[in-house]
Amino acid sequence: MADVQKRVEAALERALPPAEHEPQRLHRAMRYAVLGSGKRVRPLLAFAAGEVAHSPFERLDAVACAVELIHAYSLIHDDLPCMDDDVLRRGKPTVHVEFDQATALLAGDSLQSLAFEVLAAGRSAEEPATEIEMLHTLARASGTRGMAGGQAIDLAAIGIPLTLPELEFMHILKTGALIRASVVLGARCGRTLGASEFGKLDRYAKCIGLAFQVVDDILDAASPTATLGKTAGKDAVQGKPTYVSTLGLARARERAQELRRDAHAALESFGAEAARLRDLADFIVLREF
Ligand code: GRG
Repeated sequence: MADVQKRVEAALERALPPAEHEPQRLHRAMRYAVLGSGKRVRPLLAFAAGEVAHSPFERLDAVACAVELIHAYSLIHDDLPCMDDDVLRRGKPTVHVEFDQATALLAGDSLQSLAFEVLAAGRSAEEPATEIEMLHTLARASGTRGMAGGQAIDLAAIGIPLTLPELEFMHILKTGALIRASVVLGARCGRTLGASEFGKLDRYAKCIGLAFQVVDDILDAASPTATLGKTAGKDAVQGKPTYVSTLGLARARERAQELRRDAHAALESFGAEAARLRDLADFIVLREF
């Protein structure tokens, strides 16, 4: 993990505009949001899926940067006063607090564009048709049928109790879509996988995407701000429907373990090449921040 995190940090550093280039304030805000922290779960998943498909590292660099840039943009926008209104992210002041709201909005916009620029710039797959499909995958995962759509449902659900299927639908889009895309894109960089192999990876990705959110809800309810690096306990204060509010803490913990088992089961027919994906499923469920 540490090796990939270091590699991705260097690739992000290269991809981001230099702070001393105009418009300096915007570039500084982008770099502030992206560099130096974050677990890099989505890049780690892309690299781990890449191992299954023997994807070359240089291609994985581009995919890893693209998914992390989309993720960083979503965090900046999510923290804005018009959305989650938060002042702390990754253990430091949020971008609109450190800079200002207009800069934060533009930094998010620019990171989103940069993600597609990075993915489109290099050879991310053997076949041009696969490269176009990969751009499509990232666009779809980020838009109304993915992250932004999930966020819209989330904002509309404040104060409204959701059923478990409604909650899961929201999170499959909001958090799950980009996590799923990270696995799919990492796998697409390498040899062409058969439909059955690809289907299994996709099933794994769906399970851990959901597990990630279940654990996020548990941590929000049960961990202190200092450990999380973001304001703890906000979901309950804001009246947000979560796995904890819907299922209770104990059942939410069981659901996370259930999804971890399903994720492992999806990888059953793979050998050692999927070891890192298995480890990441464990990391996602057992993490404490
Ligand atoms: C603004 C279009 C738009 C979407 C925002 C993903 C999202 C949608 C908002 C983030 C809010 C949030 C805290 C969601 C819970 C799951 C999540 C994405 C947590 C943060 O991801 P980590 O834990 O963060 O991977 P680090 O800092 O480690 O990268």
